[in-house]
Order: sequence, then C-alpha cells, then structure tokens
Amino acid sequence: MRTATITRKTHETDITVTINLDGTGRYDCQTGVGFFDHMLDQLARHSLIDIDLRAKGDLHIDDHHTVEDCGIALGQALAQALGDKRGIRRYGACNLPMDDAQVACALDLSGRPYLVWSLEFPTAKIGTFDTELVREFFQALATHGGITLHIDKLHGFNSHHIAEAAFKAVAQALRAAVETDPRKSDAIPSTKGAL
Ligand SMILES: [Mn+2]
Repeated sequence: MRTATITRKTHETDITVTINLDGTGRYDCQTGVGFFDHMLDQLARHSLIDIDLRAKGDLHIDDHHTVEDCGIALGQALAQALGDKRGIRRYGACNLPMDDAQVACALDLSGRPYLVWSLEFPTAKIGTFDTELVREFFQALATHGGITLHIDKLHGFNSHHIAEAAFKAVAQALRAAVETDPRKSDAIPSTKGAL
C-alpha cells in the first residue's frame, strides 16, 4: 500500500495528514479555513488520493501559516508515499475548465522542486480567504513533494472558479502521475535510475 502519515507541529500549526495514493478519493479535511477545506476536498476527490487532514493553526493571526504548512505536510506525505517511485507514470497534465475558468497544470514527480506560476486572481479575497494563499499552498506542495509544477490560468474572471479549477487541474494531473504503469513494471521512470 502506498500510504503515508505525517505529523508536523510548530509554534504556528499542528497538522496530521494521512494519504493513500491508491485510494478512491475519500476526504476528510478540517483546517478551520472553510474555503481551503473545500479545495483540499477537490484535490482528493479528483486525484483519487484519499486525504485525511487535521490542522490546528494560528487563525487568530490569519490563514497564512495554516495553508502553507498544510502544503508542506501534504508534500512530505506525497514524497513518503511515493517512495522510490518505482513503476509510476511520473508525468501528468490537465487542462481543466470550470464555467468561465480554465487552468492548465503540467507536473513531473521529478524530485526537483520548481513552481512555474501564471495564475492571477481578479480579487484579493474569496469570502474571507486570501487568494494569494493559493500560490503559497502550491509552492509548499511543490517544494516538499519534490514536484516540478506548472500552473497557468488560460481563462477566468471568477476567483472561486479560478482557484477551484487550479486544485482540480493539479488533482487530475497528480492522478495520472502517481498511477503505476503496467508497461513499466517495477522500473524507476528515469534514465538516471533514480528520481
Ligand atoms: Mn466551489
């Protein structure tokens, strides 16, 4: 089973996350940040990676530490569950439409963290949620998951749709990348022999 549990506790946040790469997209994400829970649920649902996440953060300051640290913990869980990445497809890409929004994601589970970000929001807030935190989350996920992650907005004027399309695009791309390819059997998908 490709699973991992990460517990990460700092003066700012206390997070436990359990994932199963070979899940069915079950989710139970409780961070105290309503919109962010909604986004994490999308990530699980559309990647078919089960995600169980509990976060207690310093929300009296703002949502920043909680959102960023969930990205760190989830990235660490992904890296641990992937192990030596034997047999995986490694790459994934998705152009995901949601009403007015379309977001493109291309990713490589390369072990080389890199974020290419071209996704602007027309508003600073979605409800009480700061839209700039979407980038913070994906930066942390890419860094700690060892992911080369490209996210580009192609269309969109509604910030809720743009954010949700981004999470769903990453989810779909992740689903493809973590999947094992029967033609690769148990080979590590790199000519270097390691990822
Ligand atoms: Mn929504």
